Amino acid sequence: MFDFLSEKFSSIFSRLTGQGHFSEKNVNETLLKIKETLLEADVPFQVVENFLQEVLEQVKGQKVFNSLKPSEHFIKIVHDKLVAFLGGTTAPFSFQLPSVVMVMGLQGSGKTTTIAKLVHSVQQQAVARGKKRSILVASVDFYRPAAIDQLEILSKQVDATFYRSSQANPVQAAEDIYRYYKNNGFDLLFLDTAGRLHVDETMLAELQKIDHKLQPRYKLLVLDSMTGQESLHIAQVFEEKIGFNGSILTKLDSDTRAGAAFAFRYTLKKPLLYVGIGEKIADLELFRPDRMANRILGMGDLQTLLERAEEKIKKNEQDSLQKSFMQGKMNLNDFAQQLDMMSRMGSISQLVKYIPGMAGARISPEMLEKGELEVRRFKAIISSMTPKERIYPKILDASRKQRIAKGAGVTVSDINELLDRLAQSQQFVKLFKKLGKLPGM
Ligand SMILES: Nc1nc2c(ncn2[C@@H]2O[C@H](COP(=O)(O)OP(=O)(O)OP(=O)(O)O)[C@@H](O)[C@H]2O)c(=O)[nH]1
Ligand SMILES: [Mg+2]
Repeated sequence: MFDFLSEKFSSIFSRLTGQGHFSEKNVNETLLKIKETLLEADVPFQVVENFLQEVLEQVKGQKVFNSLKPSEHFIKIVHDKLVAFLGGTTAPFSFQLPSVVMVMGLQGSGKTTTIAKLVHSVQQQAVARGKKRSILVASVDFYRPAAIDQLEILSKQVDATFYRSSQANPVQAAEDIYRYYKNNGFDLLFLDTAGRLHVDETMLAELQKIDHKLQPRYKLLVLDSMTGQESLHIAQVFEEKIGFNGSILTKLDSDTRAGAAFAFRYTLKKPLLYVGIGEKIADLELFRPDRMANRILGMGDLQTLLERAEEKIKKNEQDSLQKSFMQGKMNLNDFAQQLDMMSRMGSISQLVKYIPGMAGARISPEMLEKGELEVRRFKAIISSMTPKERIYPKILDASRKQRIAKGAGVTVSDINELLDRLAQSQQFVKLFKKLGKLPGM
């Protein structure tokens, strides 16, 4: 997700942080590169212009060139603007109970799948607090015969009750479903609605009627990120005719460049609540602007990584890893542990972008095998080292490197690559910490 942007941004910024000197010329060059990147990522032109304008105003207003670390100060400004454009720092979203949630969107955008994912996510949060929710799912999609069956099948994979109305008319069915929800005292009703290939009047009129009758507390718009800038237009029409509280952007795991997501909040002033990152029930994430900005800038997203890891990784392992990350003291033991965690948690391509300093290391499907190979190589290298070398890799001299290379069946340049990766990770964490400590921020 946002792979394209994070790849570009981390390369732009890693060049900047290497420079001691930072001038107005650097700013202009960097802004130009950012502009190219955003346009290439399919961010609408006007949004790009506004973004750069706001960054430039802050650079001037905050006297960046007089500050102690101008390049880091500059990155901090870009970071904060990114957070603002992605939606600002808000409390993570959760559903108030009881509520009716009407899920809308074009055909194939992912409404039905997303409902199952939402049920799963709500139940998981409840379980974490020792509870369980009673959730009803139902559909008023009478246009595609298999649509309601699909919801029924999915409801069995998650902890939800499925109800099929015998009414043939969508509006009457919605009322019937609502009565069932009320009479049985459910905590939540997720109402799946029909989608059309394009926004059309009949579809909107039907949704308007259902909206009017049921007055759902939540109206969620599901948007397919692969539709690109067109999704902004779709959202505008829905907003005009029906209104919605927030949106869910699906298929961010596809090779979309996510420009529309970047522009979404800024253009529509509506929150992006969740993102879909795969076809499976668990492939839904809360959208967190601050974390997303870190990820885009190649600063990684430690928090999300740790949350994902929670179920699979023992707590004490996590604590020690988080501690060494935060202290900027990561050594090769931590690195090996991290590699271990990754292999326990799933695919490298999904995880690598959460790790500070590794966002630039894009792993495409073709490169996946190469990536797995690299992990095995790194592990072999680390296990050929002495405990002291793992903590202080700086003590490795040429002859030790040669011995280790021989022992691990790799080359000396493989070892140097591993050390570079470690240094890169440490650098980003340190930079990140410093940014938080700049005076007056
Ligand atoms: N890769 C990926 N696929 C997704 C995601 N969300 C949904 N899909 C897939 O997109 C396709 C359409 O999803 P549905 O949930 O049936 O979409 P819908 O909006 O209910 O479609 P209609 O009911 O026909 O209007 C399915 O094949 C889903 O598996 C996602 O986040 N990532
Ligand atoms: Mg559907």
